[in-house]
Amino acid sequence: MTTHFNDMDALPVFPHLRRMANTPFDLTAKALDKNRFATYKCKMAGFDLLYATQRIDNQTMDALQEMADQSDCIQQFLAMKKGAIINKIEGYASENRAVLHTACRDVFTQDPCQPEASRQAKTELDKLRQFLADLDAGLIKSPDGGPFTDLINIGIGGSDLGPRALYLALAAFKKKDHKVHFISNIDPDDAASILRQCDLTRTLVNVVSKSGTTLETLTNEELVRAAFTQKGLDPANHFIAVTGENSPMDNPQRYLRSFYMFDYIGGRYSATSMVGAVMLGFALGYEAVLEILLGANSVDLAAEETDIKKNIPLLMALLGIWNHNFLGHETLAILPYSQALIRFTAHLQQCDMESNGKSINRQGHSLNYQTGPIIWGEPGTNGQHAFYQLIHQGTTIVPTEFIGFRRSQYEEDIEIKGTISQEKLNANLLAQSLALATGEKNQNPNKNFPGNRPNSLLIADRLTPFNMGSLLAIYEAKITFQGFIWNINSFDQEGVQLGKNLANRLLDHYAAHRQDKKYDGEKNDNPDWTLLKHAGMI
Ligand code: G6Q
Repeated sequence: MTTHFNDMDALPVFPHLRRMANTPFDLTAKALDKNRFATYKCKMAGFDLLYATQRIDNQTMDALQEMADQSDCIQQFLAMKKGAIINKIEGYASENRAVLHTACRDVFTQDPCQPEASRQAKTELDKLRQFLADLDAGLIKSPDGGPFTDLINIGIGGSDLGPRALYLALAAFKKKDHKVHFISNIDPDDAASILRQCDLTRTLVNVVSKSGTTLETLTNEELVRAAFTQKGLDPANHFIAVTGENSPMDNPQRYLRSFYMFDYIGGRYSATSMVGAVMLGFALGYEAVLEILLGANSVDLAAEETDIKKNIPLLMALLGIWNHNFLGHETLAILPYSQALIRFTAHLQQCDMESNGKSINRQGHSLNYQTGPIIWGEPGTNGQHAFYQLIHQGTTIVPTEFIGFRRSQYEEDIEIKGTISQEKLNANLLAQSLALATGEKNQNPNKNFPGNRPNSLLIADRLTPFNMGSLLAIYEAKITFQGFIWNINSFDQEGVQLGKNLANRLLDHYAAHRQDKKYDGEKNDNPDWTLLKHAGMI
């Protein structure tokens, strides 16, 4: 059965929102009183979303609620969690798969949304628990009899960004003497610099590739295997695989342990599957992995709420659409006031832009409105000394999502000039949110702050494994809701194929060139053009 969803501009509330966008709420008119702060605040799964600094009022909120209702986005979310085949374009060849990253963390109940997927998730978790217990008990040890202290994670895209962002976010909770390194780029210097840092005798290598065919990952695996062999070490005692069932990497003889991820989990949504869990389990321990899953699961459940004022990811999705489609702001800055979230924006860049950077709807027709915004950002306060000039006074208005925590992770802080550093950090966070919203009039045009830069603040007590799981799932659900409302397929990534295919064709020619010295007679000032010409690409 096929279900036809409307494009966003066919929703009855669309013209109403268009009209409202002509006179959005004015944040500069001294309107940010206590009442407004109390009204526009939402609590969920350890986080508060403060959104009084968005250009909305009660009428805008009512209309956004109608948009959520008319697009059936909650029903679509529920269908997704139950395993509906939603990764597809009607009538065209497409991946045609269910989308079940939520099942990876739906492991805490007897009655999961999609029982078979949750059963598979539990099987892999059990394998992981056993593996980690064997490492702890010294049943699996390094060739010199000591424990494994380092793990090199090899993977790229979804098999790198989310896991790496989570590892860096939670490094404060790392096991003593356990360290993780990442190799993702095909640039040989990426691998070389990591190999220099590790004592390979004591190192595990976690090779992560759902397809088991990714050029960068397979190349880096061979390169690292060669380094082990050169040292007289057998890679089969060090290498772990995380891959899809029946992929070319699904070959347990080659690996110390093999774990599966499944075709219903998209790469960029896979951080809570074995793709992230094996590495995180080594670094943080099994209990911390469960905490991450628990945090994510609590959001997956809370995100079923239909009232947008009680559902943080849905609210963020709608505020994002209000800013992007109706107020016309093209980019979105995600600015965490936490050094630990240094790679989280990079992960969200992939998760959001690869999911929602689409220009056709789920029936294959071109859309007449904007879909995913350009996502960018850096941790504060560093960004304040870099690009905040533009977001305060530039010609482009950049909506901002701030992320912050009331307490630090290490809680190693001292009072200097009457405040601790965490207070200095958070004073900056709140001040920036307010300054962007209200601005400040000044007769001197160079010192005038126009304000009305919409922003919101997602804040929790502390960046713990549970809260990191929640934060990750908040963004995954936000991106998913936006895709539902835009009526696009957020779960494929055909846009990355063309460049990849052309690079493979070129590589064949590089290989021919290397073997036959075929084009030697043609050395000229324009070697790149010559190569493209011989490859028949221009
Ligand atoms: C993510 C994408 C992509 C993918 C990488 C790695 O959603 O599909 O970023 O994760 O291309 O793919 P493999 O895990 O198959 O190596």
